[in-house]
Amino acid sequence: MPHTSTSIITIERFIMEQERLHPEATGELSNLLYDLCLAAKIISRHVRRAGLTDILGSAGAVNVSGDLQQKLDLFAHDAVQNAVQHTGRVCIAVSEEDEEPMLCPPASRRGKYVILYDPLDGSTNIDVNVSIGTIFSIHRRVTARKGEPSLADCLQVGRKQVAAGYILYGSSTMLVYTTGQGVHGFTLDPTIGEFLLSHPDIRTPETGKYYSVNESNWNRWTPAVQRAVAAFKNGDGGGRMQAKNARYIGSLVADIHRNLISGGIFLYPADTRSSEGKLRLLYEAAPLALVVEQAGGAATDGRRPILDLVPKSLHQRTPLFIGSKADVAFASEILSTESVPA
Ligand code: AHM
Ligand code: MG
Repeated sequence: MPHTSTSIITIERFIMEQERLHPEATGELSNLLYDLCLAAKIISRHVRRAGLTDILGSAGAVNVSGDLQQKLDLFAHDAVQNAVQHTGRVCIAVSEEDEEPMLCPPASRRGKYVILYDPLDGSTNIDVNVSIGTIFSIHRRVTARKGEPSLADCLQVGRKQVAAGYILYGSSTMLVYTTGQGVHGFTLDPTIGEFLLSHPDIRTPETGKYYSVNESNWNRWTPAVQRAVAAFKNGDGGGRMQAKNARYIGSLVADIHRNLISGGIFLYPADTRSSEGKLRLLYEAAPLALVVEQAGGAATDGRRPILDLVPKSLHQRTPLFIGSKADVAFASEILSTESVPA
């Protein structure tokens, strides 16, 4: 049936309807999600104008309105920070761009949530007009409300996230999130400046058609990782794994989003150059793991579920195997034959 105007569901209506399913909800999480929608729209507008920077003035220069031009990733960092820090829903925010967490002012109005985010992921794609994304992870504060929030609020196991999601600045801008009740995707209609429900209850295929990995790292991988990737590429010869097609953008959000919809596995294993892998546990792996698990997929570090890893430091890295369940299980099985590095 074609959509009529009354069947259009805005993100606001959707979040509100979800909130009604939880009579105990105070609305704070819903409002925090709206704050993130606002940041998403501001970043999206800026990203869409990025190609004009050379005409309108480059980073560090003063633009026509007299404002100082910022690099896009720093702009995105500030956009999220400004959207969440004054509304009284968050007590502490940590960005991949910052060494230390930022305590939200004023102390008297600090909220009960903690947000960790990667403001603009896909740094090598930012300046070349290729899809990039923002990733966010929301936890409940665990330290006492009376005192100062601390590192303990930020270093929580991924399983405890109350919400997580991403914003993809691709051929259209999409916001995809979960609060633990399925994964829902919204597409920004730029003509009305509103996110509209376009992908309700996303389910990822059990087995994927794509494998996504930076194969230039091949010589730096362990033999088990090489065997797994070879099986995704050529099939395993035993009929358990069919050869897959390759797709790799080098922007985590875009690679994960494509595989979430079409099915596939994304791998960023450890290698001899990065013994812990490249991606960050708190800002990248954990939020995307919650989204993918909620859509019926899986995410591991090769052995353990990403959502069970206990973070020890803010900028900790982890190997990542994420996507269609059968494909992630296949890779984990091969990796389990290898002894754990000391
Ligand atoms: P960034 O945080 O500097 O943007 O790096 C993360 C990005 C991911 O988006 C992507 O999956 C990965 O790095 C690509 O790395 P590589 O260029 O090594 O393939
Ligand atoms: Mg990143």
